Amino acid sequence: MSAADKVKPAASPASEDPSAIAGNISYHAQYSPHFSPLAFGPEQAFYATAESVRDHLLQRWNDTYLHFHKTDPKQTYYLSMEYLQGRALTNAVGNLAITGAYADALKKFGYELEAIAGQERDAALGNGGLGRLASCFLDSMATLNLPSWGYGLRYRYGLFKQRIAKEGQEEIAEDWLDKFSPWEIVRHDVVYPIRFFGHVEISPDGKRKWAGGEVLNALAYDVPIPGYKTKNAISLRLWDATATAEDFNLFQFNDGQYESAAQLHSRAQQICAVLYPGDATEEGKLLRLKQQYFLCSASLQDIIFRFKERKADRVSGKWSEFPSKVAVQMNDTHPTLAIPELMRLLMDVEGLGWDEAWAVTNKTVAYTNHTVLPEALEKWSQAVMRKLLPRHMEIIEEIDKRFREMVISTRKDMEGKIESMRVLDNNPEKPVVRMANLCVVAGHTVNGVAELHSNILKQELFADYVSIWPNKFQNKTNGITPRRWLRFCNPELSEIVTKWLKTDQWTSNLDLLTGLRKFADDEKLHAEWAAAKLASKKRLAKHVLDVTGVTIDPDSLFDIQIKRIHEYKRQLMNILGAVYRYKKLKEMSAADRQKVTPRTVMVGGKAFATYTNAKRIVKLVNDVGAVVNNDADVNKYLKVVFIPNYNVSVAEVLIPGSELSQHISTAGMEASGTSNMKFSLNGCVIIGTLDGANVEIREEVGQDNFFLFGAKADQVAGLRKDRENGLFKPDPRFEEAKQFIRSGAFGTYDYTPLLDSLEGNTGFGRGDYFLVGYDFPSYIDAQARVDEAYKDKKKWVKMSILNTAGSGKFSSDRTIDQYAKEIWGISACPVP
Ligand code: B1N
Repeated sequence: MSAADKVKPAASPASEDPSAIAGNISYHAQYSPHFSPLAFGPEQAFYATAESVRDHLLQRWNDTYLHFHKTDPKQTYYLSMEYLQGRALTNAVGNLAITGAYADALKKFGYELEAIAGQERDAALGNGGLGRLASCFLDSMATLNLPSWGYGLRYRYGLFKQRIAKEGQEEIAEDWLDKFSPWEIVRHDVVYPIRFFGHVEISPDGKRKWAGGEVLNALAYDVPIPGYKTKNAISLRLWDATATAEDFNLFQFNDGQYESAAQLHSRAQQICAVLYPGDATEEGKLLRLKQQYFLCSASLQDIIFRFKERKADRVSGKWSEFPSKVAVQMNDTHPTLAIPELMRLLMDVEGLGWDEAWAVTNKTVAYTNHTVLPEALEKWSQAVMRKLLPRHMEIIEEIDKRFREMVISTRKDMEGKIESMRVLDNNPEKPVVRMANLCVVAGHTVNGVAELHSNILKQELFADYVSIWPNKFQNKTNGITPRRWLRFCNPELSEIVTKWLKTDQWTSNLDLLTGLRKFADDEKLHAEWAAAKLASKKRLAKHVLDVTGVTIDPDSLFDIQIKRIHEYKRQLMNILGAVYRYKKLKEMSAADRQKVTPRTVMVGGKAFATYTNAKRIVKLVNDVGAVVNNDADVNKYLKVVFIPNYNVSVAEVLIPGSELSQHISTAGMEASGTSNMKFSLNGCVIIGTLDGANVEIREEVGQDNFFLFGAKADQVAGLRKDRENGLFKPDPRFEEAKQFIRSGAFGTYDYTPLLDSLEGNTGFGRGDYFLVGYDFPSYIDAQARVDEAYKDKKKWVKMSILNTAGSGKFSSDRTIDQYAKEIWGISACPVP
């Protein structure tokens, strides 16, 4: 039966009345058809519903654009190579406050909104925390009515899908655009030329200009981002790469040379084909650099177009006004090319001199650093850069030269530091451009993403610059949107919070959660709280059964670690802990076992495709699970589950059902972490090190409600030295756990290289760089404290309530408000 057989179609944008909405859904099923007409299954229902919701969004998007155009406020442009948007339907109807109406409308077709929302594919245009942060920021920018946009790339394939096979992780292309995305609107009139390669031409008057090479087009797709309970909707503008008909060589094609005839078309397709192609090969590196430049050039041309569009007299100049109308935020160094590109556009296209262009650029761009890991600090080969972007390389060389001259003429005392501070590293072996240095030299503000991280930036990574520009460096502790990460993903707990606070205002004023503290001992609240947690645990258990076939007990302690697999995040320590626990359970008498707190240890996350040790960790978790879960002696007390294909929508099921979550990185290495905030907000207690935002979470929720262990950041260097000097004495429990794996207890796979990475500097040994051995005993002790605490239900529920109550600081609304006031200088511009 078709939609129209059930409900009469209505073309007018849906009102908030369920019958009218149903009519509009039916209309979309018939008149914006993507499927043949007779069937109206859940998938068809999803697309028609999404298109109906999009009508609401478009109206708001248009109103917001017009309002910004008329009022001409200063506007922020957030440049990011990654956005992890996840699903959009539940979030959109939730932010527009029409969830109930759409749920009722879908009932008329015999569907539940939740089931229809589950049809949507995740938009996974990001790797992890950095991309998800960008998406949370967009939600907060819209909610706070800030004049702001996001710019990114429209990758054809997002982050790979993870499948667990016998050999471990397998990667499959993530086809989020299979069928199509109902949320994007292609703007055929928003197209900019993007040049690659070529050369620099010098005219008789000495003016320099980039010419030749190949030129592709950037085409805009807008994804509307609705704010929560506001009329504002902003834009995530994603660029796609295209070539034109002129680039298609008909002559060659007719001559049978099909590939060379469409060469530029195929190069255009490559640019946005996949998120972050592996950069192990030279070709991969070049493609990544092309992607970065593509994003920067298209976005800046668009920003300049809008600057001119808003006032006619800007067409011929008024460039000094630019920084009072435009703020550009670079999400890590990936969009650093925005700096030389803005310089180029201002000088070569608009005719400004160097000093004028530099002043404008410096006042416009700011940089957020997200990591201090040396391997993640981008450095591009000067040769590759010169070939792909010859004019930009000239500009970068000039920036480098002027920076050195400035230091020499004004700061004689810093002369010895110049080589490490400058933008170019002219090491003859491998001359490179240091992107972070370029950002620091050119930007007006540099920020870290948690207090501890920002202090490390100021005291270590960027210490020399601090003595030159003491006011350039700031902290902006990360945040998460309370809409997606509590209100919509955990409706049971949300209702309880609203009931006890007697308001749902916490959804946009998360500090109100502190109001829960005074009920922390209330038995009625405890009963409701525990019931909501149990409901979420059951939903989680169903997911685990569906995707792994493993049955887990909702009465056991749900212990979760979900994040990208990386040695510094120490999933290996977690699994060694589980192995140790298993061994002890095996050794116990049956009577003693009955006193043990039953636990389900869940680990999820993707390993970068070429990161061998990360893939070995995935395999180990799976192998341990296969043995433990089938061991009838102990599997009542311990299960170990690897959750496949961790992504945003899986997180939305896992986080509400969690009771203990692990944030156990080597201190000083996790810049912030953001899932730690999501867990705590959902009443989950953290076991963690003093790293990243853990430090601030513990301060806010209270040290009694956080299981702390491990070395502190300022001890790490010394401990590594000790280790090198043979001063480290491993705890017997650590040796026992490793030995148990080496003995073959979990199968025949060769874990020697992985385990050897925890040993001294021999063979595969890397001297346990991440200090798993040093922290292991205190980790095991902390886990024992967890077991004891969980036995006292009252105590545990109180800890859970106090975690939620202490999470107000970690709203991305707070973070974005601080960026707006302290970095961007923008203010709210609500549509009346
Ligand atoms: O950014 C998150 C932080 O919460 C995490 O602690 C941090 O690890 C993460 C190169 C990165 N830092 N650097 C990256 C991503 C992609 C890439 O190609 C580096 N991601 C982070 C948000 O602040």
